[in-house]
Amino acid sequence: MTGTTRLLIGGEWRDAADGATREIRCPADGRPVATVPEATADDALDAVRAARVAFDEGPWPHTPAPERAALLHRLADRLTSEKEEVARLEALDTGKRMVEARLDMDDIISVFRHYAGLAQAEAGRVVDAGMPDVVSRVVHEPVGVCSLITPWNYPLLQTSWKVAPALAAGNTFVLKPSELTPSTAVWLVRTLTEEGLPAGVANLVLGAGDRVGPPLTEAPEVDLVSFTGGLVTGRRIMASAAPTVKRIALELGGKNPNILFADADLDAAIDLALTAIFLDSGQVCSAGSRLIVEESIHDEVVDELVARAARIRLGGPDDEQAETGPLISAGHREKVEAYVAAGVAEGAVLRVGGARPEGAAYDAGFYYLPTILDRCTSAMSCVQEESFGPVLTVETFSGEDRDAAEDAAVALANDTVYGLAGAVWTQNAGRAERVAARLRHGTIWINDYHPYVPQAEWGGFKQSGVGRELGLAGLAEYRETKHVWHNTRPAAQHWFGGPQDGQS
Ligand code: TXE
Repeated sequence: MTGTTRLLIGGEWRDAADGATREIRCPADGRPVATVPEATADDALDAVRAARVAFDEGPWPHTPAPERAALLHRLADRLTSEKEEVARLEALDTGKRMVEARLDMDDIISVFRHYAGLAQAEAGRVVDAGMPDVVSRVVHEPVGVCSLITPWNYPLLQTSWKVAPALAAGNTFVLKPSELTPSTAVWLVRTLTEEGLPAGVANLVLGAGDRVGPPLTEAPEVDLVSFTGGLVTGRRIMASAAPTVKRIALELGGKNPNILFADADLDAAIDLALTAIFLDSGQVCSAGSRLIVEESIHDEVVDELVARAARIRLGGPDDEQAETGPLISAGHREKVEAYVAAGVAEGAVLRVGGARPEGAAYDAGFYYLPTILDRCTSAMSCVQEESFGPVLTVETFSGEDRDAAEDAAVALANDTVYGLAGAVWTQNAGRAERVAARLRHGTIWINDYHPYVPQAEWGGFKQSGVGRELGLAGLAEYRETKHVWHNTRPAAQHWFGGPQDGQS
């Protein structure tokens, strides 16, 4: 193990307290990628305390905003110059194709630049107190110690959405990446340190969530928990942060509806429906996993989707022809298989996929074929719960007139506890706007699927989340807002306890 694949606690690279380690293997082919420490709960607590000391006693919370911004720009510069190397770390940990990993790096660079800009924007404002001797102002301050807990599907991108605003606002943090994909988190904290971030501001804990998670979400020294991951873990984290009333931000995925009206541009709609669900083998929080299609075009649309899904080529990081990659782990593939089996048992029609691909090239990886389950209903578990795999469910709607069709589509699309994202396809601009306005999801694409920009906000309605990421709100999550009232001419008021009768 090299000195830089350890835990980073209070500026020191350390092994786990009990010396435990974990082997990271590439999900595409099982090749060994790294051996990393598996932290104990005590290590996690040490990291929290180091972040606390750095916040309470260190220079970072008081570092001028231009310097904080400059550091974020330097990080973006380093990622630009080391893009190929970092993309490879990410591709080997996740099994995703290099071409995708490179695109992720471009996104991450723009996230760091976005927050570098925000670090210096809106320092505060003066409020007119209506009194000549009072200066009244609203200022922003960092929240404090942040526990940043990230998943395995977009490891460094999800991490950048948390680390960049946390640093921009002047916080200190403990980062815990998914135990399955630690490599780029190691690169990130190492690079931040090399670029001059003071010791203790960035701390890194590697290990299983149920072991190192509780200290990060319960410790009174932690002020904010930001988590992206599954709904079940999110609920647990919310409960464990409650006794100390921490700030909390959660992004918990979605069951995202992709609505196709019969008047859509079907060439584009069908093509993007494939991207919506099969990008990164469906391991995307905003994946368009529920196709909700008008009954009159059902056969045409689904036949075409099935034919094209059957042709999708699977492969690992270095397969230039591959269109999508493996699932993250054996356990995750079993979960996806269970959802497909349950769907079929509940009456869904398996049109394509529903199995592991055959061939020696796939034997050592966790591949699963692009799958379409037709004739689904919203009562089915495969429609209601995240399989987080390459599984598209198809539901249909119809209506006697324009309004009835829209009502039916919207009712299906909103019939979920989630509310992260969704899309509507129609060439009728009025219909597009009407439907978009009624969808209870945090991001709506009209005649498109998946693009995002850091300047816009990201976050879920309903059980998809708490708080927002990106945009201006993304920084607000990491700042406390303080009103400072400065009376420049203090004077006694004599409202209470003045001279008693007979004493004057
Ligand atoms: O996620 P977990 P898992 C969904 C997806 C997937 C399911 C489970 O449906 O099938 O979640 O995946 C850490 N305290 N998403 O098990 O458990 C864990 O170590 C503190 C959607 O991988 O949510 C990891 O760092 N932390 C999602 C992180 O939480 C804990 C992306 C995510 O793990 C913890 C990934 C605890 N008690 C999965 N338990 C999205 N929103 O995009 C675990 N962790």
